[in-house]
Formats: sequence, C-alpha cells, structure tokens
Amino acid sequence: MLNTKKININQLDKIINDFEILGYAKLTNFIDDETCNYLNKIVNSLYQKNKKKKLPGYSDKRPNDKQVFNLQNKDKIFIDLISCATVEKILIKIINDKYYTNIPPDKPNYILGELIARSSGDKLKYHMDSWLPSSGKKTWMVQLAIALDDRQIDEGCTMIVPGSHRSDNYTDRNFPSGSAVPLKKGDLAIWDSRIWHGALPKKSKKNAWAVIATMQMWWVKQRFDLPRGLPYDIFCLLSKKQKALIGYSSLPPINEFFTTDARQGYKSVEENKQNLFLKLDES
Ligand SMILES: O=C(O)CCC(=O)C(=O)O
Ligand SMILES: [Fe+2]
Repeated sequence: MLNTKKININQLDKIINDFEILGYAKLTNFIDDETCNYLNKIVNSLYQKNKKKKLPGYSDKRPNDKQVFNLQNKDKIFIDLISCATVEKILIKIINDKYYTNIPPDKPNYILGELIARSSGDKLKYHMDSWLPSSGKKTWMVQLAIALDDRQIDEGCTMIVPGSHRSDNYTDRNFPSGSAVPLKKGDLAIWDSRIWHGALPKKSKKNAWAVIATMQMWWVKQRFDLPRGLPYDIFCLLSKKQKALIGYSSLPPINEFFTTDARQGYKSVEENKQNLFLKLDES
C-alpha cells in the first residue's frame, strides 16, 4: 500500500548537492497516485473529525488554514512514510550524529520533531523553523514536504529564498524575492529549516494537502512530547528504528543511576516503557 520511490546514488548526490547549495531539493513522484489518494483520504477525515475543536495558539491565529497536528498519533502509516528507505538515505547524510555509537552508523539516530498535514489558506509569512540562524555548513533540522494534492502557485505552494539557510540572519517577514517551489501530487521537497520560507495564499478552492515532517538531530527539543503522547498500541507496532525516530532513545535520563549516556540507542527503546504513556483520548 505504501509505495515510495527508490533512488540511486546519482539521484542522492544531486539531492544532497542542491540541499547544501540552495538550501532545498526536490524529488518528483516520491509516492504514487494510489498511495497519495489513500493518505489524502485519511488526512481529510482526520481534518473533518476535529475541525470544530479549538487548538490553543492555532485556531485564532490561522483560521483560514487547514491543519492536522501529530499525525504520528493518528495512524502508523505516517511513521512508515517518513521512515522509508529513501528518506533514511537522504537524512542519514544530513542530520545523523556521526559520533553516536549506540546505533549503527547506517541507521538513523535523528528524531522526529513534528508531523503535520497542512493545506494553505492565508499567506504564510517568511520564517525559519530552526529557531536560530547560522552560517555553518551543517544544519540540525530539516523539513520534508510530501504533496498529497497539486501544490502549484494558485494552491498556495511553498516559497523559499535560495541560499538564505546560510545567511546567519533572521528573516525579513515579507516576500521580497524568492522562488516558488511548486509541487505536483506525490512530489517531495526537503529544505534546511534555517532557510527563509513561507507559503503563498491559496486562491483555488481545491485542497492542497502536504504532509510536513520536521526532522532533527537527536538532541533538539521536540515540538510536542512525542514519546509520551504516542498511543501505546501504535508504539507496540513500531520497529526499533521507528521507536528511536519518535525519540525513545533520546529521553533525558531521570538521574545518573539510570544512565549517564545521553546517546542511549536501541538498548533504551527495548526497556519497558509502559509507564511512560499518558494514554490520552485522541478521539
Ligand atoms: O505549507 C508550506 O508549504 C510551508 C509550511 C511551513 O513552512 C510550516 O508549517 O512551517
Ligand atoms: Fe515552516
């Protein structure tokens, strides 16, 4: 059901090169139509189910956008999507900590920061999601956007200022210059979270859903408490790798008798975590 495109070494090199120089890269036809339609249906029904609920800090600020938060808590397929082989190949090169010895170097040690679906409404002003600018070669955070509908200019596509990821400056909030990043249904875009980016207002009446995943180095604070918020039945279905991705290898140890190593690895995901879960009612 979940078909994601495989990439060869040349395609991988091109993505990494674009990402480093421009601050973003694109991979067309990342997921096929059938996968897209399936995910689209889930996102739409999640949106319909919860659209009347008030989301503090969001509903009043952006009343014309559509957004579904915390997809990882709703359906495991979204975790499978962002932990597919292609995403791993790309992200291991960008945000793996190479001194993390408790996880094999060919496996991810980065974590998920936030997982949402969004369809633009009003213009989204330029911003950066990295919390901090820098001019360094390395980044600590990236966003993946997977289009589940066409996201062209009229559908409120992403806007990016190429090269701004290394500007060492906070954003100019309005759209001075910049490039539109139109995506066709099924395409993937990846950008350095330091880049100045935003989204155009949506003129068309159609939905323009994209799954947007924030992926980050293991030590960056997550936007929600993902490890405690995940439903326990979804936790039980995850592989070791996926548990590490949600952050179960990166929980701050309670004290020095538990462990003194912040980079805990798979050993920690195998321990009994049952008491950790908040068992929230997500319905
Ligand atoms: O929807 C988009 O294209 C960009 C969204 C974005 O930048 C964000 O949610 O932080
Ligand atoms: Fe953003």
